[in-house]
Amino acid sequence: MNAFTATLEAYRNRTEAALDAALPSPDTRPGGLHAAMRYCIESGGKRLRPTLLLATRDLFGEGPPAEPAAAAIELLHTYSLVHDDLPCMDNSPLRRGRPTAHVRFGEAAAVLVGDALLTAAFSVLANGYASEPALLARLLQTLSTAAGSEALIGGQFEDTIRANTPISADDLDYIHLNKTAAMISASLVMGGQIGGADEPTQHTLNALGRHLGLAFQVVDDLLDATGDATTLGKPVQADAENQKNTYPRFHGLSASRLRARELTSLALQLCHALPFPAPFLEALIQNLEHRAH
Ligand code: GRG
Repeated sequence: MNAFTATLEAYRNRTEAALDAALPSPDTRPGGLHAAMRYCIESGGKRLRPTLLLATRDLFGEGPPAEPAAAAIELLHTYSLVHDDLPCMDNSPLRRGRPTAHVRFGEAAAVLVGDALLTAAFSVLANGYASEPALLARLLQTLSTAAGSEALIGGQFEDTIRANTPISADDLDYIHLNKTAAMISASLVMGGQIGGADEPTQHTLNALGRHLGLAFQVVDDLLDATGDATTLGKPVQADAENQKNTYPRFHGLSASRLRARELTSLALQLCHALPFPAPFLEALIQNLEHRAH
């Protein structure tokens, strides 16, 4: 195992422990709901957002722990996946290599599981930073803005209602910046906020997240168009089937690969502009461009 993989593994382990601590036990009533929440969380995923948050926090010195915020961002992300998979949205049967929540537990339960994960995200933040009210306020502001109607939900709304209708290149960027990049920026910014980053550094982290988030989405679209369902743990060609406005559909495969490269290099430039060397973040950013899932 090389140093990068070992560090990635260490962040994953910290994330898993934080998520386990954040969720009620399946023995707590209603056990079915808590078991279903754990099913969605424990099915894994890359844990990209908590890894970005923890790694950014670790650039700074002493300070409050980042684990509650790492759990919060992954709980919120997982809610968005549970709802995105619902029959009224993408109607997807598989996520992270397992049957989706509505397939496993029924549609009504899946809606409630998503609602409960979203709510748990804010409660883990409130409990985790109760002794640091000024930091808590900043974290709540960052997370609720990234998850709200002018970001994650706004991007998902336009993506959903405008599927199968012609849109402009700007509209496509709006969707991706909000549906995907906002939560990636929030992960970096929250890591910085916990570490005590000043305003210019928070701006750099936010901009880095926008480029990285767009790159991540372009690669996600390329994987859907050209990847393998077993490696991805979800069906491929789903975007074409759902008539989704994707980067490859709009600009073609080779222009999309080029765009992913340009955006990755912009993200790396911003990484170099941070006040501290960030070798792990740099390696992660490079890795994401070439990921297979
Ligand atoms: C329902 C409000 C609401 C939002 C849904 C996340 C999302 C918005 C939709 C998922 C569909 C999709 C392909 C989004 C763009 C890229 C993305 C966010 C992929 C999923 O994130 P990963 O790859 O997933 O980090 P894992 O499973 O690794 O956590």
